[in-house]
Amino acid sequence: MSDCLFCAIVAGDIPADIVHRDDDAVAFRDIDPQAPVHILVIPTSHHANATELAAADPAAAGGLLALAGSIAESEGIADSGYRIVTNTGEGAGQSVHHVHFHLLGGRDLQWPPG
Ligand code: DGP
Repeated sequence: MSDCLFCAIVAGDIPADIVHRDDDAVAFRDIDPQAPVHILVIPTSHHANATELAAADPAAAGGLLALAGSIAESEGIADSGYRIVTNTGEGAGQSVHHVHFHLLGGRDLQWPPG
């Protein structure tokens, strides 16, 4: 999508600290990290949110979760614990309408989240 920030990161038009890239997915560090490890895992194709991605391409949705898990391993937070979060809708805090999974870890995480 031409006016989508994360499509621009996928295209390389906006720089990002990319930790993984393949044909289906890109993972990069959040610009406003909420934990020592805060990485966004996104599909290269544009879908507004996780529900729309899962409806259109369930394998891609599962692939992103598997990728988040493997990045948790490579970032050294798999054993201590981590959280995968996806906000859907503005009332839940979604500010970028290209589906993204937040991978958060490296500190104690509170439950329930705010
Ligand atoms: P959400 O609020 O759940 O839609 O998460 C969007 C996240 O995207 C938020 O944590 C900040 C991050 N973000 C916004 N703009 C940029 C950017 O230009 N670069 C990077 N790396 N992250 C961004």
